[in-house]
Amino acid sequence: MSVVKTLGQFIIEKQKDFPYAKGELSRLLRDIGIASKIVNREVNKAGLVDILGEVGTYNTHGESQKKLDVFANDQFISALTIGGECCIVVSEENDEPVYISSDVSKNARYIVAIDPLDGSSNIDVNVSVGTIFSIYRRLSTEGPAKIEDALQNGTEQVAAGYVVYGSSTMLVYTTGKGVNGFTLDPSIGEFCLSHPDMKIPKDGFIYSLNEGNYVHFPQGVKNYLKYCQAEDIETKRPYSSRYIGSMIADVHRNLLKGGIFIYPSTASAPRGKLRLVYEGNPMAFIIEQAGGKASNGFQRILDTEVESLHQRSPIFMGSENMVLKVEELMSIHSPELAPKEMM
Ligand code: P6P
Repeated sequence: MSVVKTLGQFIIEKQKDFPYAKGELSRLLRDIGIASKIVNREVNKAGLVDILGEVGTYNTHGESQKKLDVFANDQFISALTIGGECCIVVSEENDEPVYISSDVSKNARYIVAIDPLDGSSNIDVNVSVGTIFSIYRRLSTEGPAKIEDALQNGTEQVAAGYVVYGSSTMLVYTTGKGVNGFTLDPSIGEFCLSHPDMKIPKDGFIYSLNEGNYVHFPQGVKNYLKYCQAEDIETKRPYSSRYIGSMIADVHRNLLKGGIFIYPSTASAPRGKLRLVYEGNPMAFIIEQAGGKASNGFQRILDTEVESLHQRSPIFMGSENMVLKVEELMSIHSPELAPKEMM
């Protein structure tokens, strides 16, 4: 008889891995899990109720906010507020950090950075979307939490994860001791362990990037694209091109099957499109913990100096040997794009 292990049971079982945590991190992950189930319920019926379409407002990046973006953001912020373990929420949907100072949060020790609904433009066409979260411990020790608590490099994350609302709803997370995946069983309303100790293959045969931007790609990326498309039986090329347009869905597929996801810098977006704090860093943490590699084309994403909440970063992440290959071509053909400290 297969024994179902729920997310809650798993978190408690793993709690002993955290000497300093007296259950706070477990409660934080629980709060995120609860909000994810509520968001999942709305995403799954988006076509039936008036929750599709635009709100008529715009986020910090000038992107039109969808009703579900705002709904999801509200759900996570309220779950984290009620849970009492979080003192700051950094969200893609909020220009400024949300400082939580309720009575239950006065001893809160954690910061949560979140993209509440990544890929939301795909909802209207029924394509997978997701939530990305990243968790840090507070650095300041007295008074209200400060902005510096939220501006920590990716290497300081204590946990990171994502929820993919797809053909099934999965929550995948790491606390630095490997990656585990949980599938939502709607009949019992629980995330159940379905993908223990997830590992990404060292070699992959899928590349994911928006080839419509080809003319704007750095030369190193253009050369890598040609490498992927060249015929070579020994290395099983040409690879397959798969691009969903939801980062979580593309990265999740590559995590399971092997592959590389690329969103590079372009002339008009010198740091790329995707955000470091609540997209690049959490997904990089997960991919590295699963045995993959996550780079900005030249160095670890996790080592990138975090200077502002909404800063962007070029993203090259997935199977280790695929990322190594594109880094080799970037250093040869686009050395001018290397971070200054590497010059
Ligand atoms: P493009 C979704 O809007 C998103 O932020 C990521 O989830 C996705 O990978 C990327 O943007 C898609 O961007 O420019 O290819 O449409």
